[in-house]
Amino acid sequence: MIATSIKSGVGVFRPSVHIFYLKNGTITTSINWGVSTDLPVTGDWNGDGRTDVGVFRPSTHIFYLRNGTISWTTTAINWGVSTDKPVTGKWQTTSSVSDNTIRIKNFAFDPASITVKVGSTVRWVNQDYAPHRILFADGADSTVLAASQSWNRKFDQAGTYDYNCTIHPSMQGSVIVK
Ligand SMILES: [Cu+2]
Repeated sequence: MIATSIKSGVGVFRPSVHIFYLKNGTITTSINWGVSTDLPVTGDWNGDGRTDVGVFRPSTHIFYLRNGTISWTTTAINWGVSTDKPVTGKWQTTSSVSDNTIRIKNFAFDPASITVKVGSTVRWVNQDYAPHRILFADGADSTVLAASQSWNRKFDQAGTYDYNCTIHPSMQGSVIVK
């Protein structure tokens, strides 16, 4: 049985032809991506354990990230300003019910409905570049959450707690406390 594992390798991004040349032993993977004025970035954008490539376009300060090498989609992220240099790393967390975290992303709450035990604290993290503001029907108010800001609320009584975003009222969610 041959065990395979994934480890880091080296590669280059050649601006003149906007191609990534990634070295995998004697094999070279060539990926044509972006334009000549882009700055290269790499990271595991889709969480599959393999590193993907992307570019940061200073003129528009948008990241264009490829999710996967063969079958891929593109994620565009507007972030920073034109004079910034891009960096990447594993600081992004994904949501799960167990940690009671709700991501605010693409103008929606993810998950939109969450069920927690009495006494739980639920956390909202704004992963959009736009501001959002959570207001519950019972009056609890996050105030404005700028990009990457978070807010916590503790729930001490059973019930259903509905909320929406006061800036974008179509964004709705609920917390069910049992
Ligand atoms: Cu909003």
